[in-house]
Amino acid sequence: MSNKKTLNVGIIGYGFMGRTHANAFRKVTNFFDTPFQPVLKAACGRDGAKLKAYADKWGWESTETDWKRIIERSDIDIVDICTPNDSHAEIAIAAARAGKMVMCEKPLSLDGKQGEEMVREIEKAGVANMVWYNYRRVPAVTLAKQIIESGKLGRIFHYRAKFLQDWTINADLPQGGAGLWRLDAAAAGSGVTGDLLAHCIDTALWLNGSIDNVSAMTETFVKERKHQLTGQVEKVEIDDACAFMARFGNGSLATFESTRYARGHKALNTFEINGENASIAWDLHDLHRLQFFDYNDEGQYRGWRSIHVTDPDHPYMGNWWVPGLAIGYEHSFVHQVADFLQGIGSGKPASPTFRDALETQYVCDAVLSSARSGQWVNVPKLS
Ligand code: SOE
Repeated sequence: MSNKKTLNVGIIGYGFMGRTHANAFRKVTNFFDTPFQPVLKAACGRDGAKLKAYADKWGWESTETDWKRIIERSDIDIVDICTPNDSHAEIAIAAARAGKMVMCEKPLSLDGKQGEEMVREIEKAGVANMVWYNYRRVPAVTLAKQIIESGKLGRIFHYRAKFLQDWTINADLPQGGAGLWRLDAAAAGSGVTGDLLAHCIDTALWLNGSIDNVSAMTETFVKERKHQLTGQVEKVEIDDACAFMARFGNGSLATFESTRYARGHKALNTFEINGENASIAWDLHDLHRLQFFDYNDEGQYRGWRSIHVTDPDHPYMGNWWVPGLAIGYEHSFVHQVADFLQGIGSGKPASPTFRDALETQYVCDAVLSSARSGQWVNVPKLS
């Protein structure tokens, strides 16, 4: 048994993300030397039977069916929000006011205005905070960040990203309620822009700096779907597909695309960045490989190389197995918890904080606004 100082976690929501987070809290200290030991103290959800099954499976010590109880409990240090997007703000603000640290699923909020209020409250409370944009912590993506920061790419000309899926093509798929709230604009805020492009935007802002302005188009291919909660056929208000152009502050040009109607693609999250001296490309379907082209290589040997990011000197990998052995999607969440705990210990908060995630929200807002107006839209600067 470790004699580290413990931090008790209260998780709200037990779906897909509830599982990725529980797995991360359980495993983190087996692999990372963190200053704190997270304890799976309480899990919260509205359906008592499902909640109990989840809590038993993952080892949560207790359960609550009202999220306000998690906030009230004096034995909870970290509130972890895994609920649909429309409840992030209320829960995060209540948790911050109660002095809890807050970890919040992405996207931060329904829109920038709500995100601003969350940032205000969390910073006023002075509590540790983080948003779960997990793909930054895939080792190959973190390596890309290190290569870019080393200056090897030189001046950046282009950035392109996409996130393609195909799970909503069936017009009989209902919207709203458990599992399908991502199709309901009231619960999700937007469609692929807030759900999938937000990941691409977070990664892009981290790798390539701020975005000045955007020009976007969106489409809703299936206009009406039955709503699971009302039983009525209702208008679909989310964007099923979105493509946008952007100009970064560093002068580079970008294209971003996302859809849930790309037959054959399940989670094709990619980016490519082209600099004057070198280029980098990455693809979630082959997440351990980083493609790298360096113009400074000797002419004869110049070409794209495929780096298998599993060596101990690659980001995070020294904490896992032996060179050549892979890790996967779930490990990006373990890395996120490890960095969050290190950040609390060192007083140097791990990113993305709520404030960092607000910048992504501003870009999403600008994208949706441009799609409505057909005009280029400036992205507000973080104050
Ligand atoms: C949607 O299908 C989804 O589960 C997103 O909500 C996640 O954020 C993304 O990582 C995978 O796809």
